[in-house]
Amino acid sequence: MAEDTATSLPHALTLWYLQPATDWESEALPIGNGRLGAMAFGGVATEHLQLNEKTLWTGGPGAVEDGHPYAYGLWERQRAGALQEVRDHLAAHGSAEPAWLAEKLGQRDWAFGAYQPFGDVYIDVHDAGVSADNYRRSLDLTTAIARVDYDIDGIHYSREHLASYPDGVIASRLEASQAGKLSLTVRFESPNRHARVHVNDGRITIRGSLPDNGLRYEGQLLVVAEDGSLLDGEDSVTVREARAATLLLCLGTDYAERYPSYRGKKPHRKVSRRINAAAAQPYSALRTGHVTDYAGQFGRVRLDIGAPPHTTLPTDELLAGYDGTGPDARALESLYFQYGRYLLLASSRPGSLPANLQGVWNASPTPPWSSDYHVNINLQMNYWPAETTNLAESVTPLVDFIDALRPAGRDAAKQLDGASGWIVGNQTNVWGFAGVRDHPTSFWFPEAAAWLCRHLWEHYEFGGEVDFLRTKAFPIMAEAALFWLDFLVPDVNDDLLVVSPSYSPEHGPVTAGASMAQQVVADLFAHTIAASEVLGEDPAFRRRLATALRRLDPGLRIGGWGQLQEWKADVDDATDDHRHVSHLYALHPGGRISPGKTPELAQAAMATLRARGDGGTGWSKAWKINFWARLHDGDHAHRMLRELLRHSTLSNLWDTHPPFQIDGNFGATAGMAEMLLQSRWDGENRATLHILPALPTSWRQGTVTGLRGRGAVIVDIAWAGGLPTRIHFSSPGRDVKLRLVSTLFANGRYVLIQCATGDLVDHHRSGTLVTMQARTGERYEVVATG
Ligand code: FUC
Repeated sequence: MAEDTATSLPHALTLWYLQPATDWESEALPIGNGRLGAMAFGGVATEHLQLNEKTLWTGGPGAVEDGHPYAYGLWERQRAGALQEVRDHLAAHGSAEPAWLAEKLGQRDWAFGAYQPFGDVYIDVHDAGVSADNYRRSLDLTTAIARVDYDIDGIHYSREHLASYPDGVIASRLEASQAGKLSLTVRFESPNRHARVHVNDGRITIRGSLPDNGLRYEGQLLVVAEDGSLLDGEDSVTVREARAATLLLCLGTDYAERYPSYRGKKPHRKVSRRINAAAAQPYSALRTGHVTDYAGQFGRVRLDIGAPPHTTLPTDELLAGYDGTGPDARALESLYFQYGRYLLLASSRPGSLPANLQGVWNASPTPPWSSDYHVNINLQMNYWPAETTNLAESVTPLVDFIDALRPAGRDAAKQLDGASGWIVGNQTNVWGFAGVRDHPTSFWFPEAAAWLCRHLWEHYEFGGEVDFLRTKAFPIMAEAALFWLDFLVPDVNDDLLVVSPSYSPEHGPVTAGASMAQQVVADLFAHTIAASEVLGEDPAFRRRLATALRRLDPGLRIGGWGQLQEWKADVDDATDDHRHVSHLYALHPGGRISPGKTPELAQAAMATLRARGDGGTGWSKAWKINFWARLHDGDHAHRMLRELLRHSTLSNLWDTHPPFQIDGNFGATAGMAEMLLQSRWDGENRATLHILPALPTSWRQGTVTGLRGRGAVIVDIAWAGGLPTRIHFSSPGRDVKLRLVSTLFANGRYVLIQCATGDLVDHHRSGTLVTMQARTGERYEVVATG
């Protein structure tokens, strides 16, 4: 609950509104447990919950489009020799139009499918009238509970909605402050006209299968009334004169994340079991279980940048009045930061698919871009905040997803080029799609798998689990690297190995050796080499990779107007403001460019960013927060946050591309974390932590606790006037040699490092750098005087 009574102000980590939602996209409030999602509208006379189950997809195995069965997007129709023809053309002419490439290599993507809405629950409240007093609708980020409060004729009515991860159900609780005052009718509807509805003993069951692919689905909604009576209707359940009612909802399909059939057990038993188990406990126990589980993760990070403890303005007004200055701006920014963490926990939990373009929320049978997995920035951006903001468990669905893409990805590699290894293209779905879709301008991006592998390696860098590296990450990375060993070709001009053809995402001509393609492959090779060293595995393979890496064009060139080149040729247009700034991958998420280690390249990245400007879609602005943070320009990073909040954010604080696309939420949360802490894994149990690398002037003082750096280090920082005043850190899982970079160490300040026991710690200091050994489980404090 946000507060005890409806009249008091909610605490700062609450989204709240004085009116019900009428628009799904911009106003309704999302809840989710990773697999299930709901959007709550909060109407007084009718409550509406729009529902999703993450695996409910059309297309895929079993589906046929225009007479063609789904075929994982494979390249079997590619004409023999077409790839060589393309390469010869690029070697001779330097570039080609994307449409030309699409014609040479492309093919139709039959039955790709789209993410589907599951249905809707409507709760018609009897005698609600129209005039409720003290109405408030809220979402408490500290408990992940959405709530509606209002009074009618002196009676207080309240509702809560939550999506429990431990119990696997969505639960709604409706209460009246007086016995006998709650009467309502609950309907559960499916958009699918073939769905069968059945009501028995307060339980509404919806069952059916999708017409195009036969995917079975089932939803059950159980209504439990306290006092009062319960009456089954034909397709509804009515509660009369109760004091309280609980609704328990579970949805399932027979989807399984397994190539080639992608089918598992019928959903009936699992759905029934979950509902029955949830019904066997009092609502209070279900609620406590949910809050304990959720808050245990969400509560790991606290951010205080000067927001008042309570917000005096409803969230839509807070957003409308936002100009980047004053306590209200700090309130919105910190709320937005934590909202990204909330949304990640709501849309990505172990045991389900990763967060898609809309997380887990979709109300349309034809959502934008199928609400799929775009892998030229979007899926990756969804996971940027996971490690740094201490929600590493949420990466599990991504890891499983990457793993499951491999079988079709292997066939795609083979059919494209007779290559080993595995690939995935620009877009994929829940059915292991590994080919290309038929849009010439977003057509070609076989580097997607290599980029996904960065997340596996980073999971190791942050968490340090060698077992994960050995059993999960390394085999996937090594197999992705194998493809590139086969696919790279020597450039006709300088003999360096290049990706050909290559295409800087959604921009420019097709060429050989586009910067991003080169940078991504270089990273994959470097990480795979590092992983094989940690594991002591396969030295011959490691040497092959090292040899190729030495010959690989690194994709880092400074061009005529001081910019970082997007292509191998110096052809960047200084007036171009395209939203993708892919060639800055080496700055972020990559780590090859930094102001400290490669100042010229950092300058070039800055020139590129200045030319591209501060506009763009939601995710583009979010990426720019991260870029400027990595360039240690906190004020520019903050300016991008401001742009995002002012022009790319809806009233429910969802990011809008437009339309709604969740990546910008996640990218911005990650960017704000990058402003406060950056880290580098230096190998062999060594890590560098940069404290407050990009603090904006407007965050004058504050604290952040629980951020996570590479090397599994947990960091708390307090600051004032741009300088850290207190730094605490600990390394719960392992001994690690730390290099701490902070302005606190400059200006001749006297610095002590203390264990929690009070003992002083040996350290070495030089300029803004302190080096020391951190021991497992010990908590350290940096104390500066003078
Ligand atoms: C990428 C972007 C688009 C959009 C789409 C879902 O292709 O270029 O802007 O975000 O993904």
